[in-house]
Amino acid sequence: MSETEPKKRGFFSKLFGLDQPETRPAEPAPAPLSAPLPEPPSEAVAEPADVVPAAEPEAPLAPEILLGEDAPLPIASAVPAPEPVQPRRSWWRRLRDGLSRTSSALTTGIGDLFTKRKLDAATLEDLEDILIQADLGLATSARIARAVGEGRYDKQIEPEEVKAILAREVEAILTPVATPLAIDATRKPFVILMVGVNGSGKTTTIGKLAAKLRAEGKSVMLAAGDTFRAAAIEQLKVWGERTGAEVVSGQQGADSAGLAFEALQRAKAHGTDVLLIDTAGRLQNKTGLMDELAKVVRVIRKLDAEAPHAALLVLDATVGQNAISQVEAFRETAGVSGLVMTKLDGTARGGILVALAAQFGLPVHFIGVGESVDDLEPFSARDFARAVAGLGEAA
Ligand SMILES: Nc1nc2c(ncn2[C@@H]2O[C@H](COP(=O)(O)OP(=O)(O)OP(=O)(O)O)[C@@H](O)[C@H]2O)c(=O)[nH]1
Ligand SMILES: [Mg+2]
Repeated sequence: MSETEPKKRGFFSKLFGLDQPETRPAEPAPAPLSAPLPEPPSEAVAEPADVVPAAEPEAPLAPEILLGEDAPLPIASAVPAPEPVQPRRSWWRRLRDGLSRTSSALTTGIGDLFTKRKLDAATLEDLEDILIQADLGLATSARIARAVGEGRYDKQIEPEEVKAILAREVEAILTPVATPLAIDATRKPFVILMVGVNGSGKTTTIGKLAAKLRAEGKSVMLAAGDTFRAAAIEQLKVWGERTGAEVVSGQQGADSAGLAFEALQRAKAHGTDVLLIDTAGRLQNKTGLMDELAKVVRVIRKLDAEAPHAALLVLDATVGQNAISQVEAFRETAGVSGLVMTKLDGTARGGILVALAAQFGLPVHFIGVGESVDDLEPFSARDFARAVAGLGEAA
């Protein structure tokens, strides 16, 4: 599988023309609030010019946040009801189908390798290679090969037994990181910042998460902190309409940190349960853009010293090993608290999730196996491990 596997493009890409260049123009000045909210701190208004130089004069905010403090919030009944959460069996099928490219790469290799052959060092080395190619990482691949070899040298071993050992080892590595995203109800709002490189699935994941939270009866606000592209703001508004979540947005080119600050002010004023902040995609090696992300965090902390309460790094599984440097960079800049891995349906490199778990131990909250609203589910170590090893659903 090549490192340059093309990114899956779907409905929203086509609709909003997401094929934008990765470089971004200079950061403009923040947009003002016309609603009578307290002044943002000076940092939200004027960050030092070397980080994000002002480029454009004041831009008015979109109508969504021009409402006065007492104006009614858009109500859920005015927009389509969130789609119901699918039953678990149906999710298992989607997971299994989504992971089929990864699992068939593994199980075909294992089947070829272990048919009518006694176990020896060369076979175990070949097994290790198969695991490395599925991006499980060197350490994990060696660990699994060792587990297969234990007590079985010179004996014939069936592919099914190898798959069972693979599933057992993968589950053991993933179990400590399979942590549900706990929304602390005493935080009003509970602030979730979504970060990641271009096109990793941040905005889509926000939409899917908003749908889940709305289905649980929570009030949700979305902050269109990706102020770089007008299409990004529109994309979030569509998710807002679909899920019955209020969207706070500025105009294209508005200051992202200022927008996030204003959204948090507004969510606090309205007692919103969860605020999801979208951010523009940025490559982890572009320091200016990473500084801008750190600024978003600093600025919202002026309103709530513990915000964001979760900073989720959205990783595209198709990038394989590059995910490792993404975790390193975003953990440093945005204090990543947990991971979401998307597009597991578009790659044979789903083993990268196991490599990340072994290396970083960061919580994995959700995985995405498709573009629709139901294709995101809390992460289950056992289900993932069994699906990857080509086994059936756990009893
Ligand atoms: N197949 C598949 N596609 C996905 C998944 N998650 C997101 N996508 C698609 O990936 C593309 C990019 O998703 P976005 O949510 O726009 O990504 P983003 O990180 O917000 O992108 P930028 O804002 O440009 O940085 C869209 O076509 C999504 O539909 C997934 O789990 N599986
Ligand atoms: Mg986006």
